Amino acid sequence: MGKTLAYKILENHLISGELTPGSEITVKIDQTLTQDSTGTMVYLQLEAMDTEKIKTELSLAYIDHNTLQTGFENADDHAFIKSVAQRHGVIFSKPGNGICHQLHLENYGVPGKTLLGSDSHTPTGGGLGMIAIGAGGLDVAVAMAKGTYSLSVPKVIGIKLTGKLPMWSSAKDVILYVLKELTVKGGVGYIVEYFGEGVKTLSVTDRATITNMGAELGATTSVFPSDENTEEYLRLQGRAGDFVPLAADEDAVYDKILEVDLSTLAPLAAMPHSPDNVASVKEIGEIKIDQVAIGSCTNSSYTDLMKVASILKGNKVHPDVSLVISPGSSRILAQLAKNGALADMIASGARIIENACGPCIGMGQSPKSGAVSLRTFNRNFKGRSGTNDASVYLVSPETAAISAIKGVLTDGSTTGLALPEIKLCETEKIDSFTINPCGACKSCIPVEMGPNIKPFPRNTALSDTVSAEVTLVAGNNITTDDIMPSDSRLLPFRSNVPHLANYCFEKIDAGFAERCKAKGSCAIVGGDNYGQGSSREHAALAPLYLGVKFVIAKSFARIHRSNLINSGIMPLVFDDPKDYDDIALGNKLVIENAVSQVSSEHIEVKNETTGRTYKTHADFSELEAAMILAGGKINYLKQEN
Ligand code: MIC
Ligand code: SF4
Repeated sequence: MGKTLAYKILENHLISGELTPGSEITVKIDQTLTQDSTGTMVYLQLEAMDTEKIKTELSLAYIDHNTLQTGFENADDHAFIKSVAQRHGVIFSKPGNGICHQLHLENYGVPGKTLLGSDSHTPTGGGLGMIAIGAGGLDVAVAMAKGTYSLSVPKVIGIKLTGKLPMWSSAKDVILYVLKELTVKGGVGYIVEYFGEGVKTLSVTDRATITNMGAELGATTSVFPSDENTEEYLRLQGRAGDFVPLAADEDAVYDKILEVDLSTLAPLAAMPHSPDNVASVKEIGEIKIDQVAIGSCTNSSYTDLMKVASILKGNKVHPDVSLVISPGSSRILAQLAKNGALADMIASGARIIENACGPCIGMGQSPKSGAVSLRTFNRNFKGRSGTNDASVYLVSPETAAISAIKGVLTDGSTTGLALPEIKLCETEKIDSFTINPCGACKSCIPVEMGPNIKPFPRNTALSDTVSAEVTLVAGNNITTDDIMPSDSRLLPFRSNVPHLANYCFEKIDAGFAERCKAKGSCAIVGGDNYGQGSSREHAALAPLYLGVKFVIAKSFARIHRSNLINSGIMPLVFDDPKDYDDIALGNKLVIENAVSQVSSEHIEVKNETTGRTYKTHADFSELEAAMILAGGKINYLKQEN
């Protein structure tokens, strides 16, 4: 039986376990990446683990999320990350260099390698044929310390691409189409692997857009073969030597197959407030728009921005529209400056903002009240832009640029305009933005710790009787942005969980934090796909700080489930989803014999208020059960040593 590419790469990195769906394996991690908003926790945890030298081939600490530095907090966080990076042999990428995923693709990604990143869009590296997985910060810290990562083996969905995209359709439309078909939970428990003759019509940057947004499917990761396009991309980045050809076997067997004929794809948009709420631009119609934002790790590559520049050239941004553009990296910005494309953008009335995440994570450029904002980003969750009543549509760079000129949502294919073919070009790496480890010993370099950096909360070993009051009953598809909002107001406090915790679930139920503090021991009840979206472990650490002992939901998103376990909080799944309807705010729930139940097939939860008992399951692996018993991953690791 032929092998998928995903399994071939996993097999090459297998340290222990069996490569069959559902079983737990440990794989070697070659590379890690962190960014600043999850990074402070990662490096606090790395320090807490007392590691002498990291075990990965290459580890990077990028600063890209919070670069505004409105107060001392960000600058302190950056200095802290830089100091720990130096102590442990991690390359530090300064603010201004660009967005972690774009930079990693350009400078460090290698086909066939494994990458673990403390950001959910780490799968961007799959565009280069890597197995690149997003994880919570603690998992990344452990990967640096031990060089390994444990996961439950995912199944593989094969996406067979045929045909070639029409002129105004692009990679973004491919992934929006896949999201429409599979939904935001359709990828949970799967790796998404692309194959078929359509693959060769997509450049590495196109592929990276697609694998990037595979995160929105809930997938473990997404991967493309490494072929002549990969070779060309690496050569143009000055890294021809990193090329390795890779593909699935001809007769590879996938657990599921979705066929996509690229030639049939029209420009699409994800409508408010979910990336899978997809319709064609034509169907949505010419709605009036107020803002257009182009950039983010999904669509800020050189080719994307050259397409945008060619559409804007000689035109004017509509008077009622604010157009902002954030290039993915300093290297891209420098190239756009050299070839004149930057001047074309500026002349059209575009505002050029820093090479960083920026508006994608609500760091500025929040739209006006009730605005319609078109964004080339990957998430349009309610309120993520910083404006709760804004309507955010996710579109391709082509659709964004033409709409910015017209002032209404526009399907470029109806304009009669022809788009020039944009080719990848050689660009120069800008070394002045990176700092390599100085090679001095760990004890020679002090940790630089500002006053906003507080120790992270630690759980205690599981007690045999866990009693908790329900402090929130939440609906389906709760995002980690809902659990622990992030915007220009809160992002500076990512290293201060006690402060952040006050805002936990703020947008859904402003009384949550106070209620938890008053009760002391709490439980959350959730619907399907609880914890989708960002990898931020703050969505587990803040509840931990507030006394949350367990979450019972209809199902969980992968990274958040792991973050809860790492924090010693039990993620329990209703055996019968109808039990969800039985539980109300304020109910008292009890788990008796918790210590023995953790390792059993079912965990019984008694509702003392209604008198009913619910059967739940957690499907903990041996390692996960041990972490829950110890009160989280750090406690478990300390016990081990
Ligand atoms: C996001 O896009 O939501 C983020 C901000 O990049 C997060 C990480 C974070 O919350 O710091 C992610 O995708 O993991
Ligand atoms: Fe940054 Fe947005 Fe990408 Fe997250 S999704 S890494 S916030 S650009």
